[in-house]
Amino acid sequence: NIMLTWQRTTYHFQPAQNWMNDPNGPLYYKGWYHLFYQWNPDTAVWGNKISWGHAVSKDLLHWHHLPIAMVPDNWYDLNGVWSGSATDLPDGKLMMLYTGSTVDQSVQDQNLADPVNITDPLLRDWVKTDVNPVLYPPPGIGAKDFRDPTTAFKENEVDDKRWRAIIGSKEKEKVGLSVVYKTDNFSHFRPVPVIMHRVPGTGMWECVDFYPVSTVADVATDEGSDSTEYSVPGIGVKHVLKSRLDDDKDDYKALGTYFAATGTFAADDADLDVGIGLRLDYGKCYAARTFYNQNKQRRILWGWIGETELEAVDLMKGWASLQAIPRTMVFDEKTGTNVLQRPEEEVESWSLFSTNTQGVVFEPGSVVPSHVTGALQLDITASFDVDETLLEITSESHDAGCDCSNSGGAGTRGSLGPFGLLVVAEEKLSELTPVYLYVAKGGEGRAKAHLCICQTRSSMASGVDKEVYGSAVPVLDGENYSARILVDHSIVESFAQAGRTCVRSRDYPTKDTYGAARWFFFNNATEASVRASLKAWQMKSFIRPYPVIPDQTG
Ligand code: DQQ
Repeated sequence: NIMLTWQRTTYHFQPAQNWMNDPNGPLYYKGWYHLFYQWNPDTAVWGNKISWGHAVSKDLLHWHHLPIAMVPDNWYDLNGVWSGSATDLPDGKLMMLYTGSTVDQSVQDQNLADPVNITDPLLRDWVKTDVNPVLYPPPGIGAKDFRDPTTAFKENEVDDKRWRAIIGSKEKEKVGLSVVYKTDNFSHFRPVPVIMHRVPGTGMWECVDFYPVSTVADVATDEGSDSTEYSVPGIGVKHVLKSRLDDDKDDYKALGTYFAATGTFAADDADLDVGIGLRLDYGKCYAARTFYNQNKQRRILWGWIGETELEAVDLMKGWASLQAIPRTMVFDEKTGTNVLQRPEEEVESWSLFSTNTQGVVFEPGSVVPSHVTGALQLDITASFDVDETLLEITSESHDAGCDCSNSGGAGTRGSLGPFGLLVVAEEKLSELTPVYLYVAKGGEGRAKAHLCICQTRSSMASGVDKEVYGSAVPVLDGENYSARILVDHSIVESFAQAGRTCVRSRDYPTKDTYGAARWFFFNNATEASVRASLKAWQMKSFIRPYPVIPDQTG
């Protein structure tokens, strides 16, 4: 067991023990960030006692673990207090809307809970309302296909009393759906007869998320100060609809327009619709959910990252899963077709010291070590220049349908790549995890880039994932190739081109896990040199020792 303790992270959120999955009801309240999460109080695997764990932080980094917020204790949720969300009402009230799984038949119903004491900034006690359950699966919807309500949003700008919440579902023939309910008192909900959005072939939608993004740079925020006025379409506002597909387990986002008059959503581009277009992340990151931080005026995303080693190992180490570093969601003005995901700005204050490399040229085939040892907690920003005139002379085209997963990984050489970093690497490179950009000749002879993480050599252990994760990254004229890479023991998070494409992996090396781990720069191109500028921050340890419950509020 001791051998596995190094896998625990130091600046990613995780409870002290047991199984965790979806982030639930995140909010910012009276100066505290609150994170609730699906938690199994009994063991390190998912089960039917799923409850809501609860932790608070002033800075998204130092977390105080609080008593469980909700456990399965009523017939309507005795099989599990499943995912849900918080709504911050204008009258100062807070409300949790969550899915219960019923005692006998595991029917998915929706329920409400209120804080017992609204003046307690830590919101330590929650009470389920006596009107529960407030919603059952409607006719035509399966009893087990109705879950994970969103934060409620105002139906229109003028009427404070009319609210809507979205629930994920599916119709026959694998049609994924978001269905909407309205309420004016939060005890009685009525269905909105028009389906908000449906996408054939996508199957059951879980953990739907819906929010506006500002498309105008000088508009600081598109949301009201109370974080709820986001149903208002207009100039300078687009909407994001996100869902986790139960069938393939991945989170997909779509950018589009919300039509308040009809209560419907349309993706800007039908090929980039929910479940068929852009994934939130091309590695491991699921069941994400956002909240609006009124204080900083930004929308922040939490996402669950599971383990990719054997369940028996999870049981041995006594815990499973992390939450990804919270990310700010910002409209990508440059492409106009994406939402950028940036590690929350506060991450920058979590570092100790940095090492810099400015404009160093790395020859084809080079592997160059950094001087840093104990490289298990890093935040690296890197930008790369590649001589693209080579594209004109090289005869190769590696891009014929190439994506990271079928590329052969970081060992497959092309004339312009791959290049990037080897992280959680053993000194002699017996174990290493390449995080890299792969630049190939795409259509019309132009460069086409992918961001990938290759796990084929990341661990000598058996029973761990050995995938090559990743996807294409649009790199626009005038942009350098750029990447941000966070390493925290058993997790690697990568963001290319300011978060246009993100890839995350869990990696479990067996050697040098306690201090000797290194990182290296590598350029595995056969022809192109790469000029790189890197800044590598060594990150502080925050999560250990396990925080205690603060003894005073405020
Ligand atoms: N798991 C939860 C559900 C959700 C699914 C139960 C996704 O509410 O739909 O733990 O992880």
